[in-house]
Amino acid sequence: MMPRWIVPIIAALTLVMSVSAHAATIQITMENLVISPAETSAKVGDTIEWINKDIFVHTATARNGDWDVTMPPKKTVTLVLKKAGTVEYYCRFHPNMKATLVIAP
Ligand SMILES: [Cu+2]
Repeated sequence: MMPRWIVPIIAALTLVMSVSAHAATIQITMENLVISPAETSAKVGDTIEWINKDIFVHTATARNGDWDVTMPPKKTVTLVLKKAGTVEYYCRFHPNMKATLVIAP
């Protein structure tokens, strides 16, 4: 017999595992001052991985203020999406770098 206290722990672990099984990691590259792909579809719970291949610092700054991520040169920075919506974002240092994330609930 399992002790009683273990049941909620197993339930919580199962929940965590089933959530992570559905969550995807999506890679977006910043190279030569271009964000690609320019439009990405994702879901709440997914992880976005921005890969900065340039020798400049870039940011992924959401126009709606939801997030502002800074990527040092040659570094990858991740963000877990928490809110659904269509979010336009840009780089604060290079405002011509623009892209859109379409986040489904
Ligand atoms: Cu930039």
